[in-house]
Amino acid sequence: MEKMLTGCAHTLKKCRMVSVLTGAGISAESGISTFRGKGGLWEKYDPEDLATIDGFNRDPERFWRWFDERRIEVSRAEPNPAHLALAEMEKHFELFAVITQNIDGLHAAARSSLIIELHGNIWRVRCTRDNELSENRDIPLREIPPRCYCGAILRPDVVLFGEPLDPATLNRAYILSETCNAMLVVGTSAVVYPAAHLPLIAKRAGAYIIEVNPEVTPLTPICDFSFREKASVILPELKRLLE
Ligand code: BJW
Repeated sequence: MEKMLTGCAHTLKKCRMVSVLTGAGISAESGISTFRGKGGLWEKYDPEDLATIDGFNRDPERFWRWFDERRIEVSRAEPNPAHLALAEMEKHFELFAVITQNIDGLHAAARSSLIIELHGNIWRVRCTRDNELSENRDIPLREIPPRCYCGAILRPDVVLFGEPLDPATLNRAYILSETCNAMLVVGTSAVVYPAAHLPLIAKRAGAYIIEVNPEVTPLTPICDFSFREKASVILPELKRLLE
């Protein structure tokens, strides 16, 4: 492991532009549940039922009860050493972008400078009548489902299955994937598209792909470095070796 870490740091030192794709695994050690796998959210809930726009429309109250639990969990979470290491690593590169599938806001709390939130943010809500955006940090929610001042039901400003990602946000992620010299892929099962496509774009454009995940993923075969370890173990070590 030590030898692979040194080799990886050596490779990163040659890079000017680095992009990072993160998923639920990077926040697992902050106490936030992942989606898939052992102990994941989908063991308890059916994603077809809940994390889809049809699920929301069918029963907004049920959806919001589930989402309120998640907001409570996220409100208690702090960035862990993996988020902090990424924020500190950025000073070594001309461009260092964190593209995250997470909605928990922990990269911002760790003070990363350039963050692309592909799937939205847990604290933003959107009016289902006129799409007006606002922030709602009530823990727990005062009413379920929460309502806009106009009376319409609010929805979270997150991307549910079957919904398109914001085109401008996705476009920035594509550009950062096409132009980076290396992409770190941290804590994602890499099965949800279009996010899972980004490392493939980076690889095709000639970037090094570095994966940090205790489990093998569909991306593992294309990786130049693949660390079968927790993010909070590997990222602080990589950061140290870049100093
Ligand atoms: C650790 C660790 C530690 C643990 N350290 N690691 C192409 C092919 C096939 C299907 C599709 C396709 N294109 C689109 C689709 C359909 C669909 C999709 O991808 N389905 C697949 C599941 C098959 N995609 C969509 O519907 C997307 N929309 C779309 O494409 O729209 C097109 C369209 C165009 C025009 C009109 C209409 C539509 C939208 C996807 C939205 C995903 N939404 C969610 C919920 C967000 C809100 C919320 O949080 O509630 O996003 S689902 C959920 O999965 C969430 C996550 O961001 C996402 C990814 O999960 P992630 O982060 O990878 O987490 P896990 O749990 O899967 O993995 C955790 C990993 O961490 C594991 O590997 C662990 O081993 C590891 N780990 N501890 C490091 N300490």
